[in-house]
Amino acid sequence: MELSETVVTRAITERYLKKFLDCVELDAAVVGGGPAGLVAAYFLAKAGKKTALFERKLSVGGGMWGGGMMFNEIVVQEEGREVLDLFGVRTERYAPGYYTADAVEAVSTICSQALKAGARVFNCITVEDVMIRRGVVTGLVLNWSPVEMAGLHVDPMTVAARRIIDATGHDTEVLRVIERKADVKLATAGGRVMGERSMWADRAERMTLENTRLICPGVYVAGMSANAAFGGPRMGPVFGGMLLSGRKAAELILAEEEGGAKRRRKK
Ligand code: 48F
Repeated sequence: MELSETVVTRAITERYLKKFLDCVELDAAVVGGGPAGLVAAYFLAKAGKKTALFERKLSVGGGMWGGGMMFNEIVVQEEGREVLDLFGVRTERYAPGYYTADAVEAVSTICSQALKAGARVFNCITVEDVMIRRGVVTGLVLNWSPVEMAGLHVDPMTVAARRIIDATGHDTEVLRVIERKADVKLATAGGRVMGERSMWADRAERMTLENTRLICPGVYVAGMSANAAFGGPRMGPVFGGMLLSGRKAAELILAEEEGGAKRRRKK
């Protein structure tokens, strides 16, 4: 059989549009495909929620690929290792309470599991704004990252999502836009993004998990974004907190959904 280039064009276009159209109304939208976002997407999809993850760059993985200073190994603690075990990422004990994993294996495996669980990943898409109805964030405003990079004047399009996770890392991009444009207060001291502080790994790991929470109606914050929102320090190439934070954000959403379903059943 001779390959037809135009069939290839049709196949890609039709399949992509089908995938995208299926995600125009979502149970959960994850912004940012770093470790926190990927783990959150995995647990939400696995629980049967219609989940899509939007990532600005060509590749997901965020800051995980490069380990520490491009030495592509990551460090996790005991609890983080348990999450890597669950995904089937191999770890090696380095010292009591310290484990290492190959950064490339970690990113590729977690991403693969998220997709196989049913999460849809849209790379090369930047979330540039949100939709708000009566004080609740109800969706995302999307554009192609190359449009943003080239500074082209092209209007964006939108998807609706009942729950959103800001997993955009150090820049807290979704929260920044809410802070700048909307009359919605964030659940931080002063109702604004407090900004990330200098390195303190142990404290940062604890704070990442504590600060993974609902930050305003419709929006949860996870990973490094949670630290930056609540003025927590950075932690460098320790990734346990990121993995646990992604899982916690998913669990909070699932608990909220379950609570809502119970209330509806009672009525
Ligand atoms: O930065 P990132 O890896 O965030 P994370 O999951 O993990 C942080 C660690 O990598 C590391 C650390 C601790 O171990 O300090 O930095 O919290 O991934 C964030 C992803 O979000 C994407 C960005 O390209 C990156 O891949 N992103 C950021 N803003 C947007 C976005 C946006 N507006 N739209 C779409 N994607």
